[in-house]
Amino acid sequence: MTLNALLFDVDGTLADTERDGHRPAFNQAFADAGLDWHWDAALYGKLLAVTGGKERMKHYIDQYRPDYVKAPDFDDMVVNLHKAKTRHYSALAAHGGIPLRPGVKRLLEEARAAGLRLAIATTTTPENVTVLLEHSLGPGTQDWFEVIAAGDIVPAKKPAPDIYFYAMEKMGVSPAECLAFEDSENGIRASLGAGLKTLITVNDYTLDHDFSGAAVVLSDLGEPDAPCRRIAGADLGRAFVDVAYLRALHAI
Ligand code: XBP
Ligand code: MG
Repeated sequence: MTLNALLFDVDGTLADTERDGHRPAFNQAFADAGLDWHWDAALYGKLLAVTGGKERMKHYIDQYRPDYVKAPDFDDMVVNLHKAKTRHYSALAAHGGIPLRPGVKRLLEEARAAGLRLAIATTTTPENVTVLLEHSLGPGTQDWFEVIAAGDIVPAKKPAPDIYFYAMEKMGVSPAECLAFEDSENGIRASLGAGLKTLITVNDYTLDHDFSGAAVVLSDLGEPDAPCRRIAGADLGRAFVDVAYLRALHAI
């Protein structure tokens, strides 16, 4: 079957959003609310085991703050903290504070020119995706993606495959005609669970993750003047990922 569609994760894949966006935004929201919660880079790496910001805050309290006495309206408090965190994240992204990873813009432009269909499948909040695309990729670029499947639109977040199934159903495509792009173990569990061949680009938070089953694991997508490094999987003998690379990977 020919390659027809590319499905992209956002956080860690399109940009280092966890390091540059989500973690600082969570900490700002906690400080604004007068809470003594603070997530340093090492703790945040562990908290990333749980996807979804609201789910992550609840996990933090359950696992790391057994002393914390939850008020009866704890769930509402988490929802409000999450709204504040989303506002901080949006402000960071809107000021261009979250750059795209190497090769992302080039590959998206090439894929569009080649007629490949594009979609997003992420656990983050939809407005985080649009603000990132508009400010890091460019105005109007959210329209490059036929479907932006994000956040609470499916009840079970990654590692459940639901968000990928949702995106493929909306596009009317089958897994065999798609490639997924991911950066994390929860991400690849979701994409493989949906039957998708998956290309991984790692980042500092995910270097040690288990990427068994990935078609290829790369340092990043690379650029003609800044080659990427292959860590595991198919060796296509190329220094950067372009549409020809994707077609070859998909055909294996
Ligand atoms: C990334 C996540 C998200 C973000 C926070 O998922 O796990 O939870 O860290 O997002 P993906 P929200 O890599 O699949 O995009 O706070 O908006 O939930
Ligand atoms: Mg990710």
